[in-house]
Amino acid sequence: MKKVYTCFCTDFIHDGHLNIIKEAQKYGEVIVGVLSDKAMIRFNKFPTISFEERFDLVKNIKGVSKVIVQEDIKYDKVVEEIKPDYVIHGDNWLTGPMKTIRDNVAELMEKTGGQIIDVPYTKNAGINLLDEKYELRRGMPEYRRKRLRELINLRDVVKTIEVHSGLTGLIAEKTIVENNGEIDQFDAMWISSLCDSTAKGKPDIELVDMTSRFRTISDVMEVTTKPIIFDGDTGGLIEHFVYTVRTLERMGVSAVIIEDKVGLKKNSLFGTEVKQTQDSIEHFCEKISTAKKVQITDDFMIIARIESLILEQGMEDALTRARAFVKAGADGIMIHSRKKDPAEILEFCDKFRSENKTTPIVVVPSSFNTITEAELASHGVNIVIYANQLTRSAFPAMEETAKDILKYHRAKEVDDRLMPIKQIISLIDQI
Ligand code: SPV
Ligand code: MG
Repeated sequence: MKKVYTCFCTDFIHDGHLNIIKEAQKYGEVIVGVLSDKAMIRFNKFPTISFEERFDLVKNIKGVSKVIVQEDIKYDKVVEEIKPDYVIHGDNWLTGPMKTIRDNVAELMEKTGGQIIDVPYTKNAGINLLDEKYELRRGMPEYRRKRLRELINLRDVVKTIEVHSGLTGLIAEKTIVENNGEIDQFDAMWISSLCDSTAKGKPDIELVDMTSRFRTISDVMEVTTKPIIFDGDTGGLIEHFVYTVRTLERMGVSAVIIEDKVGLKKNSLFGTEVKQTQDSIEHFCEKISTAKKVQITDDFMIIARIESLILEQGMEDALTRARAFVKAGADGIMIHSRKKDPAEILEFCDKFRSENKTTPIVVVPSSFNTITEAELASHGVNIVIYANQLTRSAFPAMEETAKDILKYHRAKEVDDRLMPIKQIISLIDQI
């Protein structure tokens, strides 16, 4: 009997899946691969049920003779193992980023003499509703909040991009690229104090109040499902910070990062050019431990950001603080630098990792931007935040457009570089 293979990457079974199985049965014995969690998140289909539950869902479908785990989005290992005569899949992989997977399978089938069967993708109102329901479920606080901790375990490095509005949230949520046969996308979002303030035309000095910052989070949450890391600046007074933590946690934010500074906060990238005061270790530890006590869930993370390198206080000071902040209950350490050379960041990571193997390390490579994610990960970094690049790319583009409209007294000259109206309308989901 011929072998027919298909791979499922889903939290629920709908008519479309059943149709694939029905079609597959016409060709032979049906073997279904269930994509591992690690691979599934590459599609932004972050599972809302366990792998075992997803496995059982498939096992219980009538007509499926065998279920296996598919560890990777590429089919090489599976094809080598089971040598299917046919690989069957919905024809939605003929275009878009998923085409790279079909190309991979086509190459393998060419070698083995197997064949691909593209089944017309089933679409109906019932499936659309289910899809939408599961998509929205991922954005619910109880799913979204814990996702950052899950990602830290599943990803070599959690790629995080700055967002400050619904629109930038959509870019973080939906941008997916195919590169060298791999599919890639951002894992999480950073609500930067710098960019949230800049979008409002305000300086980054804790002037934009928490009510407004929460509004930004809410705008982003309305249209996304990915986890959020909130830039909490200094956290303010301990008596205030406990309320901030409660609110963030209730909203479904995954983590807050607070920096060990006091008084009028200035952006770290000014370094010692402006007056900035570092908090005492004792006081900052008290802020962390008090906030950890008010936290309700085990999911939420309070990450301590160390400004010793920014304020030129030396490596030893940074490490002493890291030890103390972890002891006070910090769930992660962010180490920051404004040097172009990543050497001091790497030195900190290596030294910290030599004594602490597990506490997540966060870095923001705005100045030391030549280093790759893989290099950072090899020094023990868990989360990389691209903290301001969306804002910095949008601003010059908008300014150029404004200048040219003034120059030409019409908009024709700028039109070629604008996103077509049709495309911008379709960016936004319609209910
Ligand atoms: C932010 O994005 O607001 C940050 C990172 O805090 S930095 O601007 O580098 O200080
Ligand atoms: Mg900030």
